[in-house]
Amino acid sequence: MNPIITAFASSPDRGQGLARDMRVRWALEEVGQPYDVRLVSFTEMKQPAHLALHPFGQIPTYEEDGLALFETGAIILHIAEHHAGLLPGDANARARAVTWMFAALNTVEPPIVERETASYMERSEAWHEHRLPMMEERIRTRLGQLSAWLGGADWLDGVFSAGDLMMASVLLRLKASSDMLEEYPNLSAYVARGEARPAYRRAFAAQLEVFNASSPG
Ligand SMILES: N[C@@H](CCC(=O)N[C@@H](CS)C(=O)NCC(=O)O)C(=O)O
Repeated sequence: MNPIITAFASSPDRGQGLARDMRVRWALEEVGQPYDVRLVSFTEMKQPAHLALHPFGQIPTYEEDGLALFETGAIILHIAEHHAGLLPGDANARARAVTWMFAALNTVEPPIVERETASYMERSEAWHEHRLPMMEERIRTRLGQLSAWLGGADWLDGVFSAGDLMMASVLLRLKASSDMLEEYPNLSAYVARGEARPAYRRAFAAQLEVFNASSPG
């Protein structure tokens, strides 16, 4: 049986591929594992059946042979550990790829999401415009450091890995809501390399199809 993931029945990003099911779809496409999708509404996500899978009432979740997972980091690590293609064979290189997954989620994503959340939760507050430059500075610090690490390389540590999949996914969120990424041409090119991968394109098309089917006309 195929694994089943959950995704928004109606994604607030309007099919831009920013919802986090996209990274799981991408990982499954990279390893060639077919999957099924169960669409959930915002209301359903907060009800007991979904909360039994995801304690925080969010998407995505991942179900496979009696195993239920939440958190994209855990889901993608699981996929990468059970299929070839997302983690190198060498033990040290593998550990470094996992390190990049954590770096994406724990060090780079938080300031990006903070700015994004503030832009819709705090926009009308008088202090928002004073806080914005500070939030953007924190993002630039991380982008500058990441850019310096990447240099002229294609990927963060040799061959493409789950670490790159996660980092590119995180940077794509920023690209959708600001021009900041363009200040770092090697990071823009890095993200474009991710987007050009056939597996990414298949995942993007699949989530867009859900959005198109849910929007009238
Ligand atoms: N840390 C979680 C974040 C999950 C998350 O924020 N999901 C969003 C969609 S991208 C969500 O379900 N938002 C709706 C909500 O929180 O009510 C992960 O990486 O899986």
